[in-house]
Amino acid sequence: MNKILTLVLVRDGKRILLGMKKRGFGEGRWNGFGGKVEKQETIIDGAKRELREECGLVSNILEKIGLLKFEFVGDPQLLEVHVFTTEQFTGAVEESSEMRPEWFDTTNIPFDKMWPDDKLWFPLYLKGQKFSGYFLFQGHDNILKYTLDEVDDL
Ligand code: 8OG
Repeated sequence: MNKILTLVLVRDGKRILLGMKKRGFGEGRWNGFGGKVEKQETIIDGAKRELREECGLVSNILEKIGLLKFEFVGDPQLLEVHVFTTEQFTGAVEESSEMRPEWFDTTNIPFDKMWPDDKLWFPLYLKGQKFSGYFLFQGHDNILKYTLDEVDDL
């Protein structure tokens, strides 16, 4: 069975909030906020919960913008990441045990310290285009093959 994960990209005009992952999967990389969806919750509720837990912000208006599937050579489990964005949130940005948040200008996104697929799909996100992708990784740094499509519905 696929592992279902969420990823939330918070925007404030020309700025985007990213967090430096302090531990675990993706450690040392900037990313949006998210994680594993729990058994008893919906995907969108999981996305809201992880956003609050990891950076202190509360949002009730998440827009679904992407679906990304990841396979890692030697690992039978497929990751299915549901990607959301929001410009409407309350609360104060706070560092958590998992993430150190920081605002970045959308013209200055730190792709060299992010998952390598991000530089492929972020341009679609930034122009408001929904997307669906599949990436086959060898280790955490090399993409062996991928597909990435612009879509109208997810
Ligand atoms: O619970 P955990 O921190 O392990 O969740 C992993 C987070 O990382 C989750 O928000 C989904 C996200 N994620 C991946 N792969 C990739 C990727 O290739 N790029 C980005 N931007 N995020 C990813 O699991």
